[in-house]
Amino acid sequence: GDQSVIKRHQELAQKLLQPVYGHYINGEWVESRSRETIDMVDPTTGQTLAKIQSGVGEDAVRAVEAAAAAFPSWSATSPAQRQEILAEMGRRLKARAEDFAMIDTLDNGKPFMEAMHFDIPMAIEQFQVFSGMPWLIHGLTMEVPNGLGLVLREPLGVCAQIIPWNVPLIMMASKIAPALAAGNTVVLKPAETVCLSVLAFVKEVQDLLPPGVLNVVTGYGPNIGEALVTHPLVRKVAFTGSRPTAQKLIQYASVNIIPQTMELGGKSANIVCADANLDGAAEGAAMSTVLNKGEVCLAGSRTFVHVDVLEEFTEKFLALLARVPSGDPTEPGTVLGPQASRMQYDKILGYIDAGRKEGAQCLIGGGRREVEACPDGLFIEPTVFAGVRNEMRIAQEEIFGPVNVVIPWSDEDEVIRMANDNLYGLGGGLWTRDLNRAHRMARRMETGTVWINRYYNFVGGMPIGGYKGSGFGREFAAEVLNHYTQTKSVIISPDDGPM
Ligand code: TXE
Repeated sequence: GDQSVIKRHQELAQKLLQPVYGHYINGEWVESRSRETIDMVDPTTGQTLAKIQSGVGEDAVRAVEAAAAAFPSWSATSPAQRQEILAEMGRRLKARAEDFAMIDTLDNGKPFMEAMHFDIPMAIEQFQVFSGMPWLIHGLTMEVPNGLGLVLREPLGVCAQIIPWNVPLIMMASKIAPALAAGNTVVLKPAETVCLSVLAFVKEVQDLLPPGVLNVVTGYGPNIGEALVTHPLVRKVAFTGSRPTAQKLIQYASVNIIPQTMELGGKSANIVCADANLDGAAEGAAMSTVLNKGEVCLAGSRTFVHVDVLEEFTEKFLALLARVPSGDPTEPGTVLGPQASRMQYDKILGYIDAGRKEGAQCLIGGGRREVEACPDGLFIEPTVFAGVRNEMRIAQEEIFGPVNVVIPWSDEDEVIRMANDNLYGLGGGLWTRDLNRAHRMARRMETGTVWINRYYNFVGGMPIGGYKGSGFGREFAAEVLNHYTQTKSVIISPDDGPM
C-alpha cells in the first residue's frame, strides 16, 4: 500500500505544483538573496513536494520597497477597480477550488473533503465580503460655524502580514482582502511549514494586480521578521500564530510604533448543560476535536459537561470519535489526516504524555495511530482525557491537535469560573435548550465568539478575534477596515473675514 500513496501524492504534486517557488516581489518571481531553499514536506508520506525560498532580511526590504512604490497609485484606484479585482480573485479561487484544496491536502495533511467544504468556501467568502467594502469606506462631514469639517478616511500604506500553516488560504484571504480593499499594499509572509497553496494562488491571480501591490516573502520567521516589521516604510503588522512569536512582533512594532492586529489561538470552552440535545452536543464536540486534526485556533478543546448528563454525553462523544477514520487525506472518506508537521506532531504527543503524568485518565486514543497505507504519516489518535483538573497543563495550554478534555460541572457559577480561568478567550460553545440560560452564560464568557447549539457555525461578515491572551483586533468583518485605515480631520475656514 505505501508505495501507491507515495506515487499518487507525487503525481498530484507534479500536476499541481512547480518544483521551486520564488518570492513574489514587485510582480516577479525571484530567488532569495540567501540562495537557499526549504523543502516542503508532505506530512502523509514524508516526501518533498516542492521547494520554497528561504528568505532573509534583504528580501523583506526589497518587498517593502516595492510595496511602498506601488502604494500611491494603488491607493488612488477607484472603489470599482478594487471591487472588480477582489471579486475576480474570489472567482479564480472558486474556478480551481479542487486544485487549491488538493494542494493544501498534500502540504498540510488536511482531508481533501474538508478543504473543499471548509477552507475553500471560507477563503472565497473573504474576497466576496471585502470586494464590496471599498464602497463603504468613507468619512464624515462636521458642522463648523462659517466653515466645514471633513473627516477623511485614508489607507495606512505598506502592511506586513504574517500567517500560519493550519488554514493557509483562509488566513491569506482574511488578511489580504481587507488590506487591499482599503487601498493598502501588502508584504505577506506565509508559514515555512505550509504555504504552497498561497504561492499557487498568487501565481493564479498575479495578472490582476499591479506590480508591488501584493508581495510574498517565504521562509523562517526569525530570519525575516525583524527586517520586515521594523522597516520604516511598514505602517501596520497583522499576525496570526503563537504567543511567543506575537511577543517578538510587538517588540518589533514598537520600534516605529506601528499598529498591530494579533490573533493568538485559544483553549476554548465548550459547555454542555443538563438540558442539551446530547446527540448534537456530542457531534459538535467530536467535530471540534478532529476538524483540521484539531489544528484550529477556535477549537473547543475544553469540554465542560453537567454531571447529570456526564455519562450519557461521554458515551456518545467517545462512540463518535471511535468511528473517525484516519488515512490518506486525498481519499474522500478520510476524516482525520496527519498533523501538519513533525514539530506539531511531537508537541501534541508531548501534551498527551504530560496529561498522563499529571494523573489524567485517557478515555480514548492516547498516542500515534498507525495507518497501514501511510507508514510515515504523522497520525495521532483522537484523544480524550477525563479526571482532569482545570489547572492541569492539558486543560490550560493550547495543544493544537485532536485532543480534548472532559471536565464535569454542577453549578453555573462554577463552570463559568472554570471556563474563564484561562489565559485565552477566542471561541466557545454552549449547548442548552433554555434561551435565557444561553444568553446569560454567553454574556458571562470572556471570549470573542460563542456558538450556541452548533460549534464552528461561522457566519460570513461576523467578527472573529480574541479576548484576553488570544490577542486584539478583529477579522472577517467590516470592522477590520478600521484596522487598515486612519482618519484625517480637515477643518476649512472661510478666508474672507476675521478669524
Ligand atoms: O507558530 P509561529 P508555530 C499555535 C499552536 C501551535 C503553536 C506553534 O499552538 O502549536 O502556535 O506553532 C512566523 N518574525 N498556533 O511555531 O512560530 C512563522 O514563520 C516574524 C496558533 O508554527 O507563531 C509563521 O509564518 N515571523 C495559531 C507564523 O509566524 C515569525 C496558528 C506562525 O508561526 C517569527 C499557528 C518572527 N520572529 C500556531 N517567528 C492560531 N492563532 O491560529 C515565527 N514567525
